[in-house]
Amino acid sequence: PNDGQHWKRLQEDAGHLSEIGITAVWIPPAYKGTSQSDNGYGPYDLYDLGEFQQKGTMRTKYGTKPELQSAISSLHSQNIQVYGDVVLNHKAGADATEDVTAVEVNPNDRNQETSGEYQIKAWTGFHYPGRGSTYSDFKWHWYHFDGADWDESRKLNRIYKFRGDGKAWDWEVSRENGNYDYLMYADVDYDHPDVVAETKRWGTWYANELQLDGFRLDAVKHIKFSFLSDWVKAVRQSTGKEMFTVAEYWQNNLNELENYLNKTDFKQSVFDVPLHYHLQAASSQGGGYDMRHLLDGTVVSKHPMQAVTFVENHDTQPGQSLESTVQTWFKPLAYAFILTREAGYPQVFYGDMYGTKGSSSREIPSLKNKIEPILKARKHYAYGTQHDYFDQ
Ligand SMILES: [Ca+2]
Ligand SMILES: [Ca+2]
Ligand SMILES: [Ca+2]
Repeated sequence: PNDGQHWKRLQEDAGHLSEIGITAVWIPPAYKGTSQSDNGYGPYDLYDLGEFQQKGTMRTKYGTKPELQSAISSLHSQNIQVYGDVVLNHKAGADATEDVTAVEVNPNDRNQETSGEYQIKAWTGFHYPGRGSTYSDFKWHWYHFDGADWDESRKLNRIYKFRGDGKAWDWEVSRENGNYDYLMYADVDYDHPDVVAETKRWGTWYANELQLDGFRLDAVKHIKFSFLSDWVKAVRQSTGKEMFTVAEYWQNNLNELENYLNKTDFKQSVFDVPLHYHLQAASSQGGGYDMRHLLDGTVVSKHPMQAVTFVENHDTQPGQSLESTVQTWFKPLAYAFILTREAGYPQVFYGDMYGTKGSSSREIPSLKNKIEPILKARKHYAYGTQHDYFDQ
């Protein structure tokens, strides 16, 4: 809920989380989004962690910056690491429109231009009147972006590719839709040297300001892979910390995930999306699923050191963009599977633990009573050689 109490609840839960065997927490994007109710994936100002009066609010959906810093120090005092969410693909909620020369592209093949050049008014001016130049004096303009999906002058929704010196969709990104650089809002141009430098500076600031221990990178299939590789290396170097990093590459295809791991030198982990889809299938095929295939084509079977295994997340839960919910009855089994395996870095979803409160029938029930005993079993009794008993 948008009650500004999330960081406080997290702080109060630190002791309990430690007791049940949680060793790291991935916190949602902590910066100012398009409005107070923005969950952080529509980032307006990455330097405003609930500190400045912007977008009609000082706090974010989750609380204020001091509350977050206080929660993180409580987690650290319980020896729990904290991973920050990093949303670099786009910026949202610009302060002003700017005149930009652009062409329309085919949504299903973004390499194909479907109009001549013309001038649009795009929401690409980010001036940050509420923050001014505190922490950074970088102001964003149209030439720091590759495209947008709204022309304010014609009130038209298209995918617009910007024209200008060296402007092109970034590469390498996912090949889906021809080139999947563009996802939403104003798409950041990671071919631009000033953008690259500023984003690295921000990464170091974010890590230091919140004493982070690692990152979760959002929507990486839409961001230039070589930039993400450099960015993580740069922040590791400047902070001198290991900075465990897991990338959200949403693709049910091991080859594509392996390509990303390769391009980032196996220095990042990825969420095991293929395993999630196996768990979903096993839960919803009414007994027709052959459990011997649970690990086929999964990251954890091939690259256990790079696999973050999970059952559900904020995107797959009911009503969200990637809805592919694992049925409730099966979740305890799914959690037992990921939490008692040696391979992979298992993750427990907040919504599965505490339940979610949303619009009526879309709620997820709390499975605390089922998941906690499994966590405790992992914490106290998981050691020695692992044996699998799949039928041959
Ligand atoms: Ca570009
Ligand atoms: Ca992009
Ligand atoms: Ca781009």
